Amino acid sequence: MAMTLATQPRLVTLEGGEGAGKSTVLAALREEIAARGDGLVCTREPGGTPLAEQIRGLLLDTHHEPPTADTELLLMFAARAQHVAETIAPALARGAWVLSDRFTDASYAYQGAARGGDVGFIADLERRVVGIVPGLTLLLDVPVDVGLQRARGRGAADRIEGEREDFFERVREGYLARAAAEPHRFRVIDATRPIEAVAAAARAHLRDYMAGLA
Ligand code: Z5A
Repeated sequence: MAMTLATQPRLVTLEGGEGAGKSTVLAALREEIAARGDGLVCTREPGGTPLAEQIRGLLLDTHHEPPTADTELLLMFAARAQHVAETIAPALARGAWVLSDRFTDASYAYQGAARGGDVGFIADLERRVVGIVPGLTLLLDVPVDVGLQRARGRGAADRIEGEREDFFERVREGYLARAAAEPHRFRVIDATRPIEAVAAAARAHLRDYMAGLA
């Protein structure tokens, strides 16, 4: 059980609210990292292992009774504990890069800022069951109304997507507050621009970050 947080330079995470464009940007970043030839694992949260993907199904399902805020938080961290142990840590140990669509910052934004969860408890869970922090986090920032309009164009909403607009306003504020508190790790990208421009900005930040590591 980890009790401290270790920054992992080869762990890169992508964060953002609804419809920020993470899926598209992920493909661009994947190309950028793959070109280095160091090995790359692309993954996502909640999910990233067979068991964690099952937990994702429980979390996003709209048919059973809604989880309490504590259940939601603990399931997110249960999935993450499995994800780190089975997917992320082994990849980093063999020198590969890991690109994750969301990671612990999402729990601070959704379960902390938006759901009103105890941030001290989240930090405790992060230290005890995660133990690692990304070297770089790209935050795609978009006003809530713009992001929701994009996301809702895609069809049926999952349980969390069905939240009200003020919930997503708090998610956005939570992310921006984390980015302001850790400027060395976060790069905030204006995701209101055309998707090609957003992907190009993300690539440029990643290249710049990698150059700084060399
Ligand atoms: N969650 C949590 O609560 N706590 C946690 O700890 C973790 C997660 C890890 C699942 O995550 C849910 O879990 C998520 C947070 C919560 N819930 N919500 N809501 P997810 O990442 O799998 O799901 P998501 O956030 O719903 O992803 P998303 O909406 O698919 O976001 P996206 O990947 O950023 O969007 P996209 O698919 O790239 O784009 C959406 C649409 O907009 C698509 O049609 C695009 O073509 C369009 N788009 C995107 N960018 C643009 C631009 N720039 N211009 C025009 N159109 C655009």
